[in-house]
Amino acid sequence: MRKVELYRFSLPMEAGVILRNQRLKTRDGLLMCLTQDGKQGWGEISPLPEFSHETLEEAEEATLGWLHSWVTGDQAFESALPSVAFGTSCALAELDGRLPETADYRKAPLCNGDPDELFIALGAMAGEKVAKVKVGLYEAVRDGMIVNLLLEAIPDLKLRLDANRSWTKAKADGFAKYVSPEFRSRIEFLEEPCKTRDESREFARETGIAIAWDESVREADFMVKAEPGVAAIVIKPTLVGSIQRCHSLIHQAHNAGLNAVISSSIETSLGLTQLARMAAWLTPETIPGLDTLSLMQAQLVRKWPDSDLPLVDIDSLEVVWRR
Ligand code: OSB
Ligand code: MG
Repeated sequence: MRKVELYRFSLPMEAGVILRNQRLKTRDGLLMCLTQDGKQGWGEISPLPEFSHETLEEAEEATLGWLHSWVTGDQAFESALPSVAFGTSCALAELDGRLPETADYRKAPLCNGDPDELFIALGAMAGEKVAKVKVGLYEAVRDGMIVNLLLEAIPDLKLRLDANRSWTKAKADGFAKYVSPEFRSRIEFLEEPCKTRDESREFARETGIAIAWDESVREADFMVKAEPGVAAIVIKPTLVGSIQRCHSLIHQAHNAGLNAVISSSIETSLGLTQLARMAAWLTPETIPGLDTLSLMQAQLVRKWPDSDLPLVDIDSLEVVWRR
């Protein structure tokens, strides 16, 4: 006997979370629960505004279609919508015991340009010190100076940087000029420095600063391959698709000698803990990019260890469909 429940949630965000051109006031999405033979599997489906191509309404319609097939015992095909494919694959994997419980709760602390905050976060960090700094929000020269200052002040620190394609080649070069050559190898990678992939490749070759692909991974013509100066690919499952699809990309990356970094698309604590389990399973050597829970004002159903945010439980959510 199969049973399904689909819930809708809307969690308040911290003030001032901006995604590209839009302020994100609430994080909205769907939670599904599959039950079979006394076992349960949960999945979160939350398309990210400004990043996902599908809207929440489209995701809901596709999810309802999928759930209907599954609960009636028909073959439920993987959805073409990445957020739906991710959530349904998590629920099925939990049900079948294919998503291991062990999780990698380490996270690379995320810094939006205020080095003082990062000093505090890093002071509390045990083991390998890796932080992620968003660059490209202010002057490129300022970014270069901050990166240099951090690497100089904390000798065992490694940095991941993310420019989200915001620089022209000239601006990217302006950034690099302020990072001392002896520190450049401690930049694990800089995600998508330039507007085009070719400019980013050229930047990596000329500066010796390794780069990583993030936006590119989700473009139709992207192929995982070893290239000079490319260190990693970033995988955001809500934007990429099912666990199987992510697994295949990670496999291709590792075969090509690249790192794969499982990262957040600002999922709730439920989705984030599943990403931490995927990371422990599929990328055990790599700290995942999951430091986004503190952008929210609440957790959902499952707790992230060490978070003091209040927990919203399932009974307070609106039921969309139940069968
Ligand atoms: O710019 O990589 C981004 C989260 C949602 C949307 C876009 C991005 C992110 C993150 C996640 O940066 C955190 C991380 O990758 O460490
Ligand atoms: Mg990025």
